[in-house]
Amino acid sequence: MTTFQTELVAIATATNAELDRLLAPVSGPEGRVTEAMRYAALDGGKRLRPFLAVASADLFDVPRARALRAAAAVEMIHCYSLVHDDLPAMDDDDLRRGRPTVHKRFDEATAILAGDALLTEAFAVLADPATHPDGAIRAALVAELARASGAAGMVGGQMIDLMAANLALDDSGLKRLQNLKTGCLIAVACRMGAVLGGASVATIDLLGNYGMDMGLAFQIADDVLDVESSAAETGKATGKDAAAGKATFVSRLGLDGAKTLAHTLAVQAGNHLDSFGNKSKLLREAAMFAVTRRN
Ligand code: GRG
Repeated sequence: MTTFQTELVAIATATNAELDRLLAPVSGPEGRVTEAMRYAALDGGKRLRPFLAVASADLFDVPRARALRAAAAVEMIHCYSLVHDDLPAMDDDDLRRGRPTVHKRFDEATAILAGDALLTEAFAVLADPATHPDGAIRAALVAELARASGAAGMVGGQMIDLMAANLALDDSGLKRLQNLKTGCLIAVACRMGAVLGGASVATIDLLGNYGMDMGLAFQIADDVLDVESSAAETGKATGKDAAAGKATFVSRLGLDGAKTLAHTLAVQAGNHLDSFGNKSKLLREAAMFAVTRRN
């Protein structure tokens, strides 16, 4: 395994332990929702966003325990978005991370509530003094994650995606949709590492720019996998974009064009980190992983 792969696994393992500790146990009459939250958040996923939060925090020598709380918070938001995206009212999927989706394993109402509770718990984690002793830093983390997740970020992107068939998006419209839906959350994972490290606004923005380029590369690679890969490899349904007649980077540029653009963006992402020198090696490798992964 490369250093990057070893680190990705190590951070994923530590994130799982953190999520297990932070999520309430299954108990009492409300235990069904905590069981669904744990089902959605534990056991599975590449944990790329937690990796980015921790690797970014490492640039500023942030204590690992603090970085893992930010990592767990961003993963809770990601997991909530997957649970809601899979609902019949949205993408209507039966398979996620190689297992039945939450509404299939439980029911729709429980899936909605589990998503809602993962969303709100993420902010409770960030607001807790264990995340950082300085209240201003905690408030900045909450504001960053809220902005990236809401109507100006991921939720906005999802809204555009749901209406995309009727919008006749041009290339820049498609890029904006993907930046909002996927890029903002990936970028904020990187930004939160820098916020935890007390970095300047300019430095936080460098990490954010890395994240936005890497996020777009990641999404284009996802479009490629949707065409080239199978459910057995990805753990989720594939071929859905073409079946839905959705415009993607693959439908616009062709497979080779999409792969070339993803690679160019991954290199461009790394270039934002030049000033960190060799310290940013893992993040550069993460950008390459985003475009070469098989799931
Ligand atoms: C419902 C508010 C709301 C938002 C949904 C995340 C999302 C937005 C939709 C999921 C569908 C999709 C293909 C989104 C693009 C981002 C993406 C590729 C998500 C999957 O992320 P991975 O590959 O998943 O990191 P794992 O399972 O590895 O964590």
